[in-house]
Amino acid sequence: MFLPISRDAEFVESNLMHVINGYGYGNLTGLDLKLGKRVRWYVIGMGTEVDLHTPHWHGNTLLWNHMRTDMVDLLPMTMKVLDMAPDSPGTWLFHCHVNDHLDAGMIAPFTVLP
Ligand SMILES: [Cu+2]
Repeated sequence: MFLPISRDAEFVESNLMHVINGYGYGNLTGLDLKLGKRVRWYVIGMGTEVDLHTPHWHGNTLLWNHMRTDMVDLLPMTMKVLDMAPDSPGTWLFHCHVNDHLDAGMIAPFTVLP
């Protein structure tokens, strides 16, 4: 059986999902951090030339390349390593700042436990 391949760009885009560690729409669990305990985040971009990601953390900041930030840009097939010393307890959002990706599920919670 052959299924037709759609060349309708809008239809194709509507069927693309954007995820974090394979999970979308806030369903990724296990990102539990401890207040004051340093953690290292490895972020890796996958996809093609249209998949520029901008991972963004709410509530806490990170160090990348000697700079304090809460967001980095991530080209396809590249990675960045960031260090966080969580100083703000609670459950926070971690998501891509590209609106298409956010709308397509690229959002996850992370929790800083007291
Ligand atoms: Cu993205």
